[in-house]
Amino acid sequence: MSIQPYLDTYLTRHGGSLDTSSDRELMYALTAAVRDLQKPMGHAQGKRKLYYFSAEFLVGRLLRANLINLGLLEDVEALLAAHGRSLAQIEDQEPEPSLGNGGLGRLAACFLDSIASLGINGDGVGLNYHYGLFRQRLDTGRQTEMPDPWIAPESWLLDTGVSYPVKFGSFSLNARLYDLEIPGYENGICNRLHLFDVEQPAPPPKDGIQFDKTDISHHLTSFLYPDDSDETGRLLRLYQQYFMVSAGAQLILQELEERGHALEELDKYAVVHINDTHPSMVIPELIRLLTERGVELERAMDLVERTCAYTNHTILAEALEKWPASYLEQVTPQLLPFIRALDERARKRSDAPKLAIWDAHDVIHMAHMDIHSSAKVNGVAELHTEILKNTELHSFYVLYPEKFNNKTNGITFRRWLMGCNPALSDLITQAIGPEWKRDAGKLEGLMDYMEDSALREQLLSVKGENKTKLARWLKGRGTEITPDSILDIQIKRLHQYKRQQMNALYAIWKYLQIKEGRTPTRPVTMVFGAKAAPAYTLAKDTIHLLLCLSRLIDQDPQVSPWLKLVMVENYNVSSAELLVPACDVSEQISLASKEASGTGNMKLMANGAVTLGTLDGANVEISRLVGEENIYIFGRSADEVIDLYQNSAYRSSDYWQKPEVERLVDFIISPQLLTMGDAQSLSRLYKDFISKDYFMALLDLEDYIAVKERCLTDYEDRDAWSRRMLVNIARSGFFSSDRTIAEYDQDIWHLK
Ligand code: 26V
Repeated sequence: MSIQPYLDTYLTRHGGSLDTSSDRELMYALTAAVRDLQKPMGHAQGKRKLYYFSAEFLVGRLLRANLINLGLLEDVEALLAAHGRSLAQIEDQEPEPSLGNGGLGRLAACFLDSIASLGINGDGVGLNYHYGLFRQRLDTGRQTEMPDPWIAPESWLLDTGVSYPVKFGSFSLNARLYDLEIPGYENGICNRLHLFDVEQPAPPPKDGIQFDKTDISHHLTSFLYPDDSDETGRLLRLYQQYFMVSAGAQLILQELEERGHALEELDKYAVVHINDTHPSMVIPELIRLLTERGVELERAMDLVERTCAYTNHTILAEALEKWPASYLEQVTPQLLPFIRALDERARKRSDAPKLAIWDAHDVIHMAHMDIHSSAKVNGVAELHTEILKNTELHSFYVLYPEKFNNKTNGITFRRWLMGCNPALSDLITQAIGPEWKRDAGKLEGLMDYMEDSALREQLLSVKGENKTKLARWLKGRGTEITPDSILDIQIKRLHQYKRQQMNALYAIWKYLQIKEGRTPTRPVTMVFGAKAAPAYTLAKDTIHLLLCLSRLIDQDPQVSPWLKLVMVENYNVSSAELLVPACDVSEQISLASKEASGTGNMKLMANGAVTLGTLDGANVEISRLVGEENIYIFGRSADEVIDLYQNSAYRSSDYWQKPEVERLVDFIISPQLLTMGDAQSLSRLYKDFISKDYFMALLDLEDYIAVKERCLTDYEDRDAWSRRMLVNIARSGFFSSDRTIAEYDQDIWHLK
């Protein structure tokens, strides 16, 4: 397969050439050429077909990823180089589709890559948000939100011309189907991500991300998670969800009939995967459509239960969706009789009120509906699944022990190692050959090179190159870092449970240490990348604190040679692809029991970063795989934390009273910081620390500082550190999403 003829055709048609066209024109040309190459490729086949429903698919830029999977990356790089052009510069022009928020959406994207690469018959189903989550700006010392448009005339989206009618309470809309093609890795297969859209999308709002939330027909697909602080916003989210699942359910039944199967055979030929609760209404919608077409109600409910599977991604109460029945009455009244029927059916299995789908207060619990009406339910890492079974969903587990199973998350090594870290990939291939590219488990072979000091030296120098590359990129955005410093990185959504605020207290501690003359052996660069939900005040206050600290440090000539704090603006997949390969220390410091899995932890590990973390989420598996000498673990265990919550036994003031802790917390409202920032914001954070601290940052703070200091000291023994890096890379293969997807197929989907 050669891309050249397709590229030439496009360039000639547009009067350009590899020598004269701009980077942006070449990006369009390459996009069009890849699309043309993908057009004739076949979809994966199989008796049963998977429909993976998700509100988010954080796919990232597609040019490099698709070239890798088509086996064309090296050819294209060589072709461009022959004309003095570089793919890195060209792809910098590619807008990143902003179709997700964090781990949940990125996981769905990694899964699609693995599904296609394993030749599994499955497509994604989601929404085509025009302005994404939002584009983050930090130039005012706090976060502001702007639309993040990504759809260009020459984009990856294919207009299928197909649409499905979706009926709401008081009006109807057509859901127009656009597709993103998802090629498998060097297997000639191309699956699809189906993205539904309104027919007349609104132009970008003028006032940040504010728009008329009652104008559903134009704005339904404007933003992911529109502000839900008022009722119109909450209703809009419900409109989005129903739009996605109703169109998706119609597509499923249409494909079933086109393949010549009866509706009664739905479960034999289709699997519907429900990624978190946002697509839950697909359950009553499928039942509604089946009964409308003549299937008897009980039979339809049985069929749908055998067809659906549900993944839980969080135990945080605020993220477990529940909707007042009155909202559904307004948005989608036609579903209520079916939800009522599902509730009655569930009550026959158990009459415990806490298992109800439709509770006594007329609130509908989406996760409950999913569990009662799915064949399988899974958590996303061992500890998370155990907490679901033993605590959060215990009564459901007692009722349906056979439904529950664990599927530890994974990442695609094609994007997160081959794509973002070519230097490390080449080094690995030189050592163990290329088989790891098809089977990441083969990375284990690197363990044989533990005594090969030349290889470990190269590992260190590749890390150094990646740090220099990041430094160059940051410089282009106005920030200077020392590539020789230790790069300590925390990149993830901003949430109190993830405890960026605890990391901020470490920065204060370090600042004060340096002020007192205790300078470190080597400078430390602390990097943060995080978006806060627009209405999440304390998360925004934390960003403000980090920005204030950053300025305070920069302006202090005694401290700035030794410490740097960088907040990367608009953290997204593309910036992650620069940050991940450069990282030395991977911050995974959530309060134990709260992070369902984490997937950034896996990406950073695979790129030779060493984890500093709690025994939470998939850190537990990482720790077991690498052994305690190759990871820095601190903090209370999940069991201890769960006990503290159950007995309401945590008082942050008890910890604040310790002089060393008090000094750090009080610094937030010190004159130095108050001159940097907004008193209201800083004192709100301060008060939260001393009076609430719901996610117990102060509980683990001292242990965190001690272990982090040990980690930074250990970094100086470069030989020992390179061994840790090697073990982390070698043992990361378990976290390939190919392994995760193979397990889903074996235990849940049975597609082959
Ligand atoms: C829920 C909600 C609820 C209402 C409004 C906005 C909103 C946005 C996102 C969510 C989903 C939260 C669940 C989630 O993102 N979980 C993450 O899933 C990752 C993939 O399994 C996992 O690695 C992370 O630990 C987990 O936090």
